[in-house]
Amino acid sequence: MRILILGGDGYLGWPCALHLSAAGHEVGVLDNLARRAWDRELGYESLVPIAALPDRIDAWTRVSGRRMDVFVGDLRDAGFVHASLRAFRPDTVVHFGEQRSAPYSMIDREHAVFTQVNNVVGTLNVVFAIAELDPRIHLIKLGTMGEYGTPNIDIEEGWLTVSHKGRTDRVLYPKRAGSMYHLSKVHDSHNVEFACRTWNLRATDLNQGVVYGHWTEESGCDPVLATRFDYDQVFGTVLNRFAVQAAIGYPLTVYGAGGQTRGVINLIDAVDCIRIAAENPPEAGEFRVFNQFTEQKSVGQIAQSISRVYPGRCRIESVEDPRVEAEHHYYQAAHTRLVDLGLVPNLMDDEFLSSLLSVVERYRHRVRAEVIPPTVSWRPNANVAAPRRVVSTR
Ligand code: NAD
Ligand code: USQ
Repeated sequence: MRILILGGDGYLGWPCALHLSAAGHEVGVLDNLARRAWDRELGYESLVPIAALPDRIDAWTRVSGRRMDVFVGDLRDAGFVHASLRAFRPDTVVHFGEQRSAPYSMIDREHAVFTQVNNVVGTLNVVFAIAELDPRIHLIKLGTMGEYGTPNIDIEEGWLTVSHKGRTDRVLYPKRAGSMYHLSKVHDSHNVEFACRTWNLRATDLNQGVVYGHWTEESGCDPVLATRFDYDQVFGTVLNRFAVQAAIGYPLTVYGAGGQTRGVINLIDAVDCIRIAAENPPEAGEFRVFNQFTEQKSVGQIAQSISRVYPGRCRIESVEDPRVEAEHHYYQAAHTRLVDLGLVPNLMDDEFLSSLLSVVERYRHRVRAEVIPPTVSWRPNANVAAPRRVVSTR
């Protein structure tokens, strides 16, 4: 297949491009390099050094003998999106190209507006380009488990059958997002579902849980192929942050009571889910939703696991939760459809945790403790200490 990866320079997009190329697909990578600009805006840096995009592409050709086409530009530019799809002629478009940090979207009004415009407008441009050029293209859109929030009933895979006053219908599962970022994903889902229903597009919405890990078979082939590893308060996800905190003797920052439960997935499985979705496309007109995670864990359980496996002393500290979220709640989410299609999960076991800690150990000298404590608050007017300017993103 010809597969175009939007956001192909990011944490997930880059190893996914490698994985699909290694599986024999013709891969193109599109990105505006905004994620690297957001690091500069906030003064952060990936724990593991990352090569420039052209160097990554050259290294992959050297290692695998396979080429990748590159498109550098902004998804908010409809002409660029249209021209890139016309030039590459994809069978499948995988859309990772969004601002994906909940804390970034909650810094202030400017960052919230930027996040929603970037994500919603970019996705609309992709949907229109597909509808105009070739509605047979399969759109694989990265959504998030956080669109559902933490309802007091079981979470289904995208759709819910509701009986009301004697009548029954199948409706999109109700959404209760937890940040301005997560809300942008809800808006995307509705826009893509509309495009399938109205223009006969085919799409897979992958409601992905929190991704952890760093290594994949392909990105581990050469240091130039490494993907990013975030541990700062804005872009770092919970397990990767805890691994870094343990390594430098910083008490693990469990927000509030630590009962927040999320679906989680290893990076290795996250990129393989994309291959599985691409190789098993939905029917024309179908808006298919998969919940893309392999295990449910509470933040407290994740901290306990790291503390148990870390060979030295490791303290867990409850810090005031900067977010507005339920700290104890019911959580039971379905996630069988990707397994039915062949996903074999790599779980968060002790062997994996030790390997993650050894990656962190290798780069421990690069850790900057001052980027760890959370200063971005969900509460209005509380972000006095938070970074305030949006730069190089428009
Ligand atoms: P990332 O920030 O590392 O990568 C996103 C990439 O998209 C970046 O390289 C960025 O430069 C690019 N991008 C952003 N806006 C763009 C635009 N307007 N035009 C062109 N390129 C643009 O994020 P990630 O962790 O790789 O996440 C990828 C996707 O997966 C996101 O949509 C995110 O919401 C979703 N997701 C991520 C996780 C996770 O834990 N990382 C979990 C669930 C869902
Ligand atoms: N948390 C802590 N301590 C920390 C960091 C986080 O207790 O140091 C808690 C948060 O309060 C939250 C949970 O851990 O309850 C997850 O936070 P996170 O920062 O790891 O992940 P989140 O903000 O939910 O966002 C990440 C990705 C996002 C993706 C989402 C999937 O950045 O792109 O959409 O995971 S999901 O959580 O299913 O919505």
